[in-house]
Amino acid sequence: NNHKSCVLWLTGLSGSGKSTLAFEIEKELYNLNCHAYVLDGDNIRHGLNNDLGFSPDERKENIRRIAEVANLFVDAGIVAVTAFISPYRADRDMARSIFHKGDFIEIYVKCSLSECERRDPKGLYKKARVGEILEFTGISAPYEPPVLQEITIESERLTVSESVTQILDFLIFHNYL
Ligand code: GGZ
Repeated sequence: NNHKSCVLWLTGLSGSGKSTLAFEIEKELYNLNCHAYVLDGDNIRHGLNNDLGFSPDERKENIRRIAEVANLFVDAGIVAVTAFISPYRADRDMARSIFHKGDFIEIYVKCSLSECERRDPKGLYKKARVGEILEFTGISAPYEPPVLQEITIESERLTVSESVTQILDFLIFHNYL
């Protein structure tokens, strides 16, 4: 309730655990009486951005619109939690520049490609390997890991609950909560 709103910008490979983590963060913030909302593929790529594919330019426009929408949430006093691959460093920096200084918290959900591919919850890596999906991040399109992220979550090493704790501790330490 008495929080400083911000965007928690999760970035990482498909299958790294961004969405799972985003919804757990939302739940924990709710328990702290702090209003949060998750933006992810289900509510953005299937709606506002359903005209966009996965070329570099379309990903850039995807990220730009998401950042603008998340900024409106922050203006409204809501913590926005975004869960998109956002593979290009330049696009994440462009997103960051849309927010007031301090409102953008970049969280690298770090997980090796081999582990993401082993999990392959939707069978997309398999399809990408045989060329049924083109420009797939990690296989046939790049993922540029962050260099100046506020938080790194080692999602292969930590439980979801430990990951949420790491993020809440950051927010408390930096006076967001
Ligand atoms: C990457 C793709 C692709 C391609 C479809 N490359 O695991 P998922 O299914 O649920 O998450 C992926 C999601 C990525 O969309 P984003 O909006 O997060 O991407 S970006 O930030 O780069 O714009 C995956 C699915 O969409 N998907 N085709 N070619 N992921």
